[in-house]
Amino acid sequence: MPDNSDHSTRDVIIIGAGVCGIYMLHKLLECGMNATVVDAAERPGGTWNKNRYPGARFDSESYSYGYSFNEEILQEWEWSEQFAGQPETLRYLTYVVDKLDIRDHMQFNCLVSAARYDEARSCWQVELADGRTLCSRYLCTAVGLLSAPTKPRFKEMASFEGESFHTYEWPEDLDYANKRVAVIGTGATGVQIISEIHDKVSELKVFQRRPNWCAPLKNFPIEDQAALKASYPALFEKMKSTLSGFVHAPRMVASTEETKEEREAFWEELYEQPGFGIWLGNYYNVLLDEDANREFSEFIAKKIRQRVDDPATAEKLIPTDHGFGTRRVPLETRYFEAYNNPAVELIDLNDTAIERITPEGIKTSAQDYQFDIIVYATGFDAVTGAFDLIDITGREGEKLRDKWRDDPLTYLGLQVVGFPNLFTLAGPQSASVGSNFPPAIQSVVDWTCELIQYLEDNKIKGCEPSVASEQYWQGEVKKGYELTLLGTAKSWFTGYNSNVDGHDKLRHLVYFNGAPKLRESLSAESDNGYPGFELQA
Ligand code: NA7
Repeated sequence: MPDNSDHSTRDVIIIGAGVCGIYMLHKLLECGMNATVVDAAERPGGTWNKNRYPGARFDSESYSYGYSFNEEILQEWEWSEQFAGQPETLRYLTYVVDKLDIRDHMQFNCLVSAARYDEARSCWQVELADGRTLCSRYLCTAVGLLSAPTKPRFKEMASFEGESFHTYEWPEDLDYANKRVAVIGTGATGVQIISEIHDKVSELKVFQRRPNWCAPLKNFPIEDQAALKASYPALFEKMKSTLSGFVHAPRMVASTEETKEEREAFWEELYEQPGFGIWLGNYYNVLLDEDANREFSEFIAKKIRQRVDDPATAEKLIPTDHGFGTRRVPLETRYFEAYNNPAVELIDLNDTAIERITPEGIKTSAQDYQFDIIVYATGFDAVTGAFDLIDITGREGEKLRDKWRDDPLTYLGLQVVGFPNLFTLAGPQSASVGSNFPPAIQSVVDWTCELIQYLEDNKIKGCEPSVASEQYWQGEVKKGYELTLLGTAKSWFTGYNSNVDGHDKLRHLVYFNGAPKLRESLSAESDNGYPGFELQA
């Protein structure tokens, strides 16, 4: 057997070449560190490389998703639409990689199978599926929040003779025109696909377990690039001030402080506005107070009834188990109108459960269906799922997947007791899960690079949080869950996934206290010489 080990020790290995990994690599190289990115994919882009299903696009304003750290990139890149489609976002990330000239420090087709902390040498041994082992003093995970797709566990799934796949693995060049298609799942992904393909296929059956509260995206082309670019400083300042890191800030008036007529008028206005304003720019109490939330949910239900011709179908599309915005709100373009297309049928799995997959299609308790294509739009083992796919072993042989089996434990969403020098950049309980990902990740990356620099300057071999810090952070995360109605709903935000053993329950994945508070916590640590960490010389 040839020895494939690469024993040369790097300063940092970053797992993942998506939005987070790209920026982390750039920052580290700028600091003069020897860093490399490894990624299982064949190119950079992360989630925007993998999610190639028809209709995939931003629900965040394009410019609020782009990086803000580099003036040249800001001035050079032009977003064509308010909410860019996936191909454009992938082009953007590719452009950034080349503009920053960091591609030579990236290794593709490198699936990481295991990472083990070598206590004797104070370094991480990262094992790749191709048999190589890389070593580094620091290990940074930029593995994405939604990169471990999960399929349902129906009987005889492999028997289907047509094409079937999870949305994350949408086959390139799949011809779905005039085909009989089934879509299982109506989260943000399913909603985008259904809206995009329903008038191109010969028939579309949507298998829905629980509907989501959706709202109009209202996309439009960006005509005045110069005006947009001139507004960047003000926009980024605004994003810094909001809890969500988006341009939308809640209206600091309770819905009950205004009359019914004023509320209706404001909500009509929000319904006509583009983006997440309807979710994040609403009266502040809509996401805090059940009565306020119920009244607004009823407003949205009325809209659904207006937009869907068949009253029975409209009722099935109105959620009854959770209020508006307590799960991720899918933004849509004529989604509800898709159900007015005679080629589309909504099958409520609460009325007729799927019994099994057949060679021809799907058998429910009521009927046998024939399909050419079955699309599993069934979501992800969110946030911790991608970590569980890597066998991560810390001090004294402790496994991260064991430590996080019931609930993740971190300090600042960035470090874990027992796993020195591991930085879980886009991991559970950090700002990146609870707010607009790219700006959140920029501050986390900046802070982590500063800490690594501090460790290097002070010749510190090992950095991990104290047990007390980890417990404190768990308390902070739990407080956030109690604060908002989002903490109670069964969704990927709260770690719920019926397709993964042990994840059919509430878990503390998200830091709901807002991006500004997380930034304050980070600054308090660095300003005070990292009191929450145990630093080993
Ligand atoms: P989501 O939002 O987790 O949605 C998954 C959907 O799949 C949801 O409607 C689920 O129903 C449904 N599902 C999952 N398992 C099953 C089974 N076993 N049977 C029937 N239906 C099932 O994932 P998405 O990919 O849509 O969106 C993820 C994020 O990507 C999104 O929030 C954006 O941030 C981008 P359920 O509601 O659980 O009853």
